[in-house]
Amino acid sequence: EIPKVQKAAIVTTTDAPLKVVNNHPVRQPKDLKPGECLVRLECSGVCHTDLHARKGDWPLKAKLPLIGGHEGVGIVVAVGAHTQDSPVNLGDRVGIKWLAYSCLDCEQCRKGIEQSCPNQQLSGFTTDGTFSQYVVSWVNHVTPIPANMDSFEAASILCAGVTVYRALKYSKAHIGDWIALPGAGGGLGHLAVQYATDMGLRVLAIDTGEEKKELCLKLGAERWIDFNTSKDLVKDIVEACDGFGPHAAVVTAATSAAYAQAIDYLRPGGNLMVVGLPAHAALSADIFFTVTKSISIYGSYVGNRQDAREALDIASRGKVKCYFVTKPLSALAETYEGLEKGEIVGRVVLNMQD
Ligand code: 8ID
Ligand code: ZN
Repeated sequence: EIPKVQKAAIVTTTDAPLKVVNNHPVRQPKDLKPGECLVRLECSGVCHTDLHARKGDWPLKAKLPLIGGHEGVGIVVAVGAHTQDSPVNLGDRVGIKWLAYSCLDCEQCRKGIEQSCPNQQLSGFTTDGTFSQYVVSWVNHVTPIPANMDSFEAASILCAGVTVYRALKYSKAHIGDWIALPGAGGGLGHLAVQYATDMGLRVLAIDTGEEKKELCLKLGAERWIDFNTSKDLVKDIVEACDGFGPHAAVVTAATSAAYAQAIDYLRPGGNLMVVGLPAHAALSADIFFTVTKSISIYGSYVGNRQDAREALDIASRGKVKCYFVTKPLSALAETYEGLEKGEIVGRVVLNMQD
């Protein structure tokens, strides 16, 4: 009962319009390699990373033609023959995250930074992703979805949620500390507001517009600054955090402007978590003040398999809830436009069977 063809959104070249087709071939169970599985997708979130991949604006280029998408949830409908010790079985509900495969045997994998495995496959980038009705992934990296969790609620935890969860976990911020979240009204940011609040952090949300402001404050932010209307961002941020600035910042904005002043507003001893990935951007930090303020700068890249489980577990217990609207796959192009203009509040989750 696995169809031969499916609906899929295909990027043929970075400047051609996105194509949604009904006749894209489905890899059949007999063609799966050991370790691979076929997942019938229910839904997929749309991450700003998918827009970067679509535009080809990063130093690393995606495969072409490309099916994007890396926040998918669906059911395992086939496992490749001769797969050994599969942690998932037919009928299991699983999530597809950005890291689709890692070797689990290199130094990085052994140390738990499998996201940086040199043998990795990335969903919707180096291998076709979740903007289709069926996706081929790897049994070792698909993530079990907690039984009590709705698939649409779970989808964006698989990238946006995991990413900010891990960045917060390694930010060294702890209960009672101030955390600044530039990008707070976006997909990653609005989940960061909630994970941070659940950690007992005091959240300063930074983004723009009335709708994002309302969302951030509703989700637990204690203070809000609109980066478009603030006349002196550094001063406003420092003052908002008891006059000393935030203990840490997790930057999830897709513009380098959001990074520019972090060294200036962070409290001495503060940590900058680098998460948002603006195109063609360099991080410029004043060396003198980085040293004399004892600032640490950390790159934080999605999360490993354990981070994914932890982020989902927290969400499944109702501590974090993705704020999203549901749309059909045909709305992907307009969703990209919305992300480009900064108009998407929270997330868009696509219904793959619609
Ligand atoms: O592993 C990682 N590091 C990782 C994982 C997933 C995504 C990194 N990302 C990257 C994406 O590739 C993208 O570059 O994080 C960035 C944000 O992804 P997103 O949350 O999916 O994007 P969004 O929903 O468009 O949210 C971005 C928000 O930033 C705000 C926008 O208004 C929007 O709400 N923003 C911008 I653009 N400039 C800002 C500024 N100067 C700003 N907020 C504060 N200050
Ligand atoms: Zn993503």
